[in-house]
Amino acid sequence: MMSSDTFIPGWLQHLLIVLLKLTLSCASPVRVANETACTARGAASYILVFTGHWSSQMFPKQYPLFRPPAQWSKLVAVTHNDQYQLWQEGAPASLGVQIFAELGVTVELGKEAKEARKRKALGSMYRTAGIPAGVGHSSTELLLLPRSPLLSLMVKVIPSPDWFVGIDSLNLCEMGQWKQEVTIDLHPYDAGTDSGFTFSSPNFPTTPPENITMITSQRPNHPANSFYYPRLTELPPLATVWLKRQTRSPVRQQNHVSNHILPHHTKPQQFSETPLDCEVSLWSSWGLCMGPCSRGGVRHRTRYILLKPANSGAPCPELEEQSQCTPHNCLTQQ
Ligand SMILES: *[C@@H]1O[C@H](CO)[C@@H](O)[C@H](O)[C@H]1NC(C)=O
Ligand SMILES: *[C@@H]1O[C@H](CO)[C@@H](O)[C@H](O)[C@H]1NC(C)=O
Ligand SMILES: [Ca+2]
Repeated sequence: MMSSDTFIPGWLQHLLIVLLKLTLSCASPVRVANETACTARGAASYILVFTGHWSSQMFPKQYPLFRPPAQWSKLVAVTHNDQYQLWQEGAPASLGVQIFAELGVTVELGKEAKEARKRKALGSMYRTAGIPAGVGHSSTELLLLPRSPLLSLMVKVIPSPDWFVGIDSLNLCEMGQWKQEVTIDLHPYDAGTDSGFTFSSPNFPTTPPENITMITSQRPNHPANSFYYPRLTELPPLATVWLKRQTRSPVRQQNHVSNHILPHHTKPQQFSETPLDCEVSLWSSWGLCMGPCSRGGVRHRTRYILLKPANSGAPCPELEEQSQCTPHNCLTQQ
């Protein structure tokens, strides 16, 4: 019997092995999403701290003080790969995102996450408790696996029509390494499903729905909007997310709700106050001309304050004006 060594030349054998390997790798059943494939070895545990900076000093316009006062919903975070997206600027909101952005309810988002987990696009979903004020912290621990190295999250701005802050597909694994620490400033987004302009606008569905857009100090370009600050080129950050990799071995837990004591890293951030200019109504029409005919009369018109100035914004102008006139009864007598 001939040995294969003598039958197949060495170079051909090598070639066959290479071809075989290539075929096997191509036929590998789980197609790893190429762009986000994380080559880090093993999982990584992170602590996530969400900090709200929504104060009346920084956002004085229409700052909600009661029923309900300014606050944050629970935070929803998911780990996933590039075959899933929780939300995306410029794209329509899913039903889950719409319900969460409008009502702060996570049931539908949970269902969507379950579907995504079935098709192996999503790792885990995490939730934290809400924050009963505009300024405050919430936190949770995350477990990141190489097959789902992206992090997305959302927190609803309460009260608001359909506004939220969030992160879309932050990659925590870069060049085969888990990132050690990340800080991200968050700005408000509009889910495009409710047309209210102000924090406490009544429910007013947008039909047809629009895509998700960022809310800026200039956009929507309408003075009624609660975040419209024409003097600012940029809104101060409404919130911040800080992620820190934990050195100890990760705890494998899914769907867990937690509210950790904040780690020592509490660097209080200092932002300057936002000046808010006074806004007044249009003038009323002129009143009746009052006064004796001999000296001519005086008439008045008034306007009222729509928005009180704050933080050294422009003071309110005169609210009353008068002008000389001739009383009607004098004209008819001439
Ligand atoms: C990754 O996949 C996308 C399609 O999902 C493809 O367009 C792109 O060329 C791929 N990139 C690489 C580096 O293979
Ligand atoms: C809304 O998003 C969809 C899907 O991403 C896109 O096709 C459409 O052009 C967007 N519409 C607008 C007005 O940007
Ligand atoms: Ca809206």
